[in-house]
Order: sequence, then structure tokens, then C-alpha cells
Amino acid sequence: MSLNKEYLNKFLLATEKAAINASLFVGKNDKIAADDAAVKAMRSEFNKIEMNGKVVIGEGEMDEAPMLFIGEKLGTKKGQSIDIAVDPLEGTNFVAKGLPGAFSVLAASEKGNLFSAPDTYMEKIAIGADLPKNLLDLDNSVKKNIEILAKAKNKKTNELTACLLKRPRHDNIAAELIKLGVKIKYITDGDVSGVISVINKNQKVDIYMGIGGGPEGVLSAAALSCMGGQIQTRLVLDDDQKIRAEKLGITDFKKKYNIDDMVRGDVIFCATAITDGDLVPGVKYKDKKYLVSSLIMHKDCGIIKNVTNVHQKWIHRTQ
Ligand code: VTB
Repeated sequence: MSLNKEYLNKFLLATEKAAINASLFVGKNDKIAADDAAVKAMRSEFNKIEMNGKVVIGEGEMDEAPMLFIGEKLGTKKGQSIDIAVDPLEGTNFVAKGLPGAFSVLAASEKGNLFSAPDTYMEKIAIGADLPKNLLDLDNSVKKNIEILAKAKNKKTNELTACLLKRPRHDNIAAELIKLGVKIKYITDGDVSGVISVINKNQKVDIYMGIGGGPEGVLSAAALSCMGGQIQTRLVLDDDQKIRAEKLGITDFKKKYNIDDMVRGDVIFCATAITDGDLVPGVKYKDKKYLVSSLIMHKDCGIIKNVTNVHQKWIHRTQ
């Protein structure tokens, strides 16, 4: 069964309102207030939607986060049973510092169809559409993966571009890529859009590699599943995190998750920019109105498009 097509616009309102609320904190050097504003607006919109919603990827695990925690029930408790992955503010640093690349994002599926990953690190390797299924493997060396990809794309390795989060933990990967002549596009934060860049024709990125957030991994897998890209991931867990992962039903800590292990069936994906980004422009305030732009997708309806909507001056009052 597909998700009812009316859910797309309803979910879009949740990321739009979260983005508007977070935009009030752009450049104010207050990550926590910005995140809080986004979470509260998103939650309030979710609870107006006729659904039996449940957060499977959220702001933290139960007992750790006040809102939008994994397991939290959302909606009117009538209607379809839906699992929801949220990152109300992806790129808290970007908002705090007034930099491009922040957005509010969610993905929804029918109950049981999204991988509920703990809020830990995750290894990721992602590539675009029209390539043989499960082409690359996290257990291959960087060299082997790059050579396989170059062959499949009928390119030389020095014609490829890889996107990496700029972190010391990726210095080894970067050194290998440089040896192979692969161009590196570094990002400072925001690996959901880093992963999506492999499928965005304007960005000319061939592969995303490295360790980022687990929740962001599932959200980007949902986007790629609508657009035909591929991703393989593996959780990176210390002993405490293994206990948390077990609570979410994960028993094989070394499992490699291909896209079909993380996302099944129909998917709705909404990402609304807060500050300007590679996907869409950020929230603009003009003539007492907010102009908000989003990338929205509904897999079973074949919808992948950018939309811009206008909202009257609106602030979600928290109390
Ligand atoms: C990524 C990225 C996030 O954290 O998950 C990254 O998508 C990984 O964590 O935007 P470290 O910063 O600890 O490396 C963010 O950059 C911030 O949440």
C-alpha cells in the first residue's frame, strides 16, 4: 500500500514551519535555541495530521530528548500507520553562524519500512542513479571502490569527484583519493545534502564517503530511494551505544545496510532550506511574508520537485 498522496503537503508544512521558526535564529550563535524552535514547530504541525505516526529517527532516544524522540507517537491517532524520520534542523552550526546549507528534513514510510538507527556515527558510501545494484562495498579499499566506480561510469579515476565531511577521521580516505587523482569536495557539516549531492546533476559529485550521523544516513537513504541512488552504511558503535542499539532491536552490530535494508516501500521526503543551500534557496522574509523553498518527493506518485510557498508572518509560540 502507498502513503495517501495528501500526506505530502501536510508533511511539507511541518518542515516549512520548522524552517521558518529556525530562520529567526540565523546568525544568532545559539544552536540550542534554533534547534528547539525547529523541533517545537515541527511537532506542533505533525500533531495536526490525521495519522498514527511514530518517530523512528529523531532528536534522541527515549528519556534523552524532550521532543521528537525515537518512539514518540505523533498525529491524531487516526488514519494510516506511518513511521517518520526527522531532523528538524540539519546543520545547527550553519544556522548559528549564518552560513549556507541548513535545512529542516523529514522522511515518512508505512509502518515498519524505515530503519530505526540510534543517534550514533555511521559509515557511509553513496553513489548516483543508473549504476549496477550494490556496486560498492564498505569493506573494499578506497582504491578498489573508486576503480570499480570509474569503470562503471566509463571514466578515469581522475575524472571523479568525491564529497567528504572535513574531519580528521577522513584524512586516510582523502590521502587515498588524492593518490588516485580524485577531486575532493569538502563539506563542513550537513551530510544529508552531502549524500544527496551524488544524485544532483548540478553538483557533479560521483561518490560520498566517510563517517557521519546515523539518523542523517537513514534520511539520505530515503531521499536516494526516491531518486534512484544507492547507499551502503554500517553503524559505528562503542560499548554503551551497543546497548542503545540493542534497545532498537539491532543485534548484528557489524551489519552492512544496503538501501533496501534501510528504506522499503513508498516514501515521502521533504527538505525545506533555512539558509541558502545547494538544493534550494533559504527562507526569505519580505513584505511581512515568508518565502520558503523545499525539495519534495513522493516515491509511489513519481513526484520529485522543488516548491516555493508563501506563508504569512508566523511564529510558533512555544508556551
Ligand atoms: C554529520 C552532519 C551533521 O554532524 O552527521 C556530522 O550531517 C557528524 O558528526 O550536520 P561530527 O560533527 O561529530 O563529525 C553534523 O555535522 C552536525 O550534527
